[in-house]
Amino acid sequence: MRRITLFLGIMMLFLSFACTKKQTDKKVNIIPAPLSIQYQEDFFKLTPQSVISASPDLNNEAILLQGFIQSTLGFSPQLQTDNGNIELKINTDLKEEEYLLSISNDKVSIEGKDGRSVLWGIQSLRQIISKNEDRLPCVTIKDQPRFKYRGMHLDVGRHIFPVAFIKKYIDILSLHKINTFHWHLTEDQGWRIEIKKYPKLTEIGGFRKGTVVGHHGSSKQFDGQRYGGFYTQEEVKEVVKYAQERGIETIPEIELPGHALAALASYPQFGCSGGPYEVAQTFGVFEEVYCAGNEDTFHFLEEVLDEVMPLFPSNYIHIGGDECPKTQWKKCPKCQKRIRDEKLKDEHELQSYFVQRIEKYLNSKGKRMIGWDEILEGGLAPNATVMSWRGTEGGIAAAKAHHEVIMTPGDHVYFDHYQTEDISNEPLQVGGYTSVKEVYDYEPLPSSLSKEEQKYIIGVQGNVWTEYMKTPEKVEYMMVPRVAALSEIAWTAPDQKDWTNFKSRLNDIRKVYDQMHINYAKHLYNVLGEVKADTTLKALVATLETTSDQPILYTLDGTVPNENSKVYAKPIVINQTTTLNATVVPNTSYLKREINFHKAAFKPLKLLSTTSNSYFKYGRTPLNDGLRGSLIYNSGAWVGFNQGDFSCVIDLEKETEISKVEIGTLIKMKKGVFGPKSIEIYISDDQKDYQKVGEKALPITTKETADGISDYEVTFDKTASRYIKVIVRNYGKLPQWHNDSGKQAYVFIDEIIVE
Ligand code: TNX
Repeated sequence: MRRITLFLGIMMLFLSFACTKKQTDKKVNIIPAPLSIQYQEDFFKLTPQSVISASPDLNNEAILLQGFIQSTLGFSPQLQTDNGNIELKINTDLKEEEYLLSISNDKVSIEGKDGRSVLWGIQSLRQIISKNEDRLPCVTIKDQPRFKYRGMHLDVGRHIFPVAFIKKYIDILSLHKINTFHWHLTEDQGWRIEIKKYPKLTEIGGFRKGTVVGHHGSSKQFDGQRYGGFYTQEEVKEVVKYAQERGIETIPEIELPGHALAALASYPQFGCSGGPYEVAQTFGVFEEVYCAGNEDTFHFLEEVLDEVMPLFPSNYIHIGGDECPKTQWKKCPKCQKRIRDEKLKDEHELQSYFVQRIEKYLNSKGKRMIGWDEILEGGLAPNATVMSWRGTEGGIAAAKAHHEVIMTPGDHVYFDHYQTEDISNEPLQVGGYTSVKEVYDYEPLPSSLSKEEQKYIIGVQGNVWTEYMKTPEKVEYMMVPRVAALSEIAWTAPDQKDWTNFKSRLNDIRKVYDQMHINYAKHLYNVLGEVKADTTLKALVATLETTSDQPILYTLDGTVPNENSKVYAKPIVINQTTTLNATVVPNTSYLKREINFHKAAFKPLKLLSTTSNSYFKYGRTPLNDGLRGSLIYNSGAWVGFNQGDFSCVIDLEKETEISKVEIGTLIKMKKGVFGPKSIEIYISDDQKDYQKVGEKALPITTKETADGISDYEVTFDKTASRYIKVIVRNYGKLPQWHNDSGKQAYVFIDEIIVE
């Protein structure tokens, strides 16, 4: 008996080993991860003799599948209405967007409720083919999405892209089972959709005289080159149809009441001052907005919407609503009269009046309105859907008020942010830092909402603002592979989320990206890393990641890693001044981090002022961790202080010779981050009696000051001391000319370097 058990045990072990081996060999890798995959033995051979069969209502999907096979394997199976060995079928018992994909040794079948669901099955099959080529493993996949709204946005106002690229953009969305294309068509820098009744919108509003060179926060230089273009209504129809055929609904955005300079340049009578206005050449937020007191403005907007609505079969129209300064409305007699007549409290309620009036109009035409979360201010329009972009608070408030919400928080799904901490080799971006992992880690359902309230969160969207994306290649670089992470948080059930597994699938989908000639970002395919302080170890710990199955090679002496460099096996502990270089491709140095282990690094630091939590990302004090911050103000390297002056005491733990203290600061004007007024340095041996050793008055931030990093040094005669007190004087209240005038300015510090 015992022997039999032993024998059975060994057999089972053998069998399970054989199975796992087979399974890993012929694993299918799909992004976004499907709900369930069951593997069977055997495989299906895809050959030029394979035949796709589909009823006429699935002809479009059959042609797409044929094209995918052609671009992957170089042949195109024939199409028939029945009896094929690759069969596409309608199954009305299935749910919205659900599909079944089964591969047996003699047949591939995809079933869905309609063309779109079948197409999602085809997109999965296409990924299987691109990995496994003509030997498709036998599997049964049952799949359906988590959220009904899975969106990607594209701003064509700041830069316009050819129709051919808009189609490619749609192809990229469809590959990832993104079902909504949010087309941002009007901006301060350009009006991009033909409106026949108002031809000047594109004749004048479609073009600008030039574009700012460098970052708009710090540059006053322009290239002087006329730039622009627009989409004709025929082109719009073509795009909408193309998207529809790929499972995607297009939602247009016509911005109001702000971000409207291009429209005002064309028709100045709809602004408060009557103009003249000019299509914007730089970026940011402009005071010139539609006049809310003028009846003609509403008439104009209604007529514009009358032409827009029929072009887009979607139920939704996006009306913007974000970043609308109230400066002009405060001065405008017509706007003030409107406030009185409508018994509104202030200009915020006037904005709400504006938006609600437009909503009423859209509703009367059978359309629903979406707006950015500013539409909550001054009272939410009764039926509006809210896109929460300034964090998740707006979305939470709207869901609590039983409004539909789409989550698009800036910190997690803005693909115009940098994607690596080290930006020295990155092309210029608007700012911010959002790695692929940060996108992946985002959970769209806020835990502060009840189950009932969570139902109002209909989905999630990634945004692509194009201030610094002049070419299709740059858009691709910024969106891929972050869009893959987005697709997984939008589609895949949360209990299936697994970063390590996602990375291995990301490696496989790369084949499709290559076939599609996408200029995707390669950081994670090479090395992506983060260096963090470990206060227990009193050192920095570098964690490196790759999707590659090749080893990560690194050096700590500043040289470029080659074949003989150390192989990364576990997080690297660093406790001296060092440059870390790492790569999977020898002789290229992709990841580079500089660590300055100065005299105060990791010494006990006592904050005497309070920090603002929102700028204190990792819950540590990065003020003396040897790491410098970059222009990415919210990466966690910078600490923000807006409650009076900053001060702290550093304990060097023993008497130490010092002669210099250097403070790293950041200016980020729009966010209220101003340069400090002055710095004072004190020393002490007992933490009671302090002696001032140095002081420096700093240039006061003005309207003309450029954004950026400034290091301020205070030097003094060489002296020995144990305690150092640092005081950095805050700018104080934000001046009149600032948007948040009256609020406390922030001072941002990344490091206090003591030498
Ligand atoms: C804010 S997000 C904006 C856009 C900018 C973007 C840059 C939103 C509703 N408004 O106009 O392009 O920041 O990240």
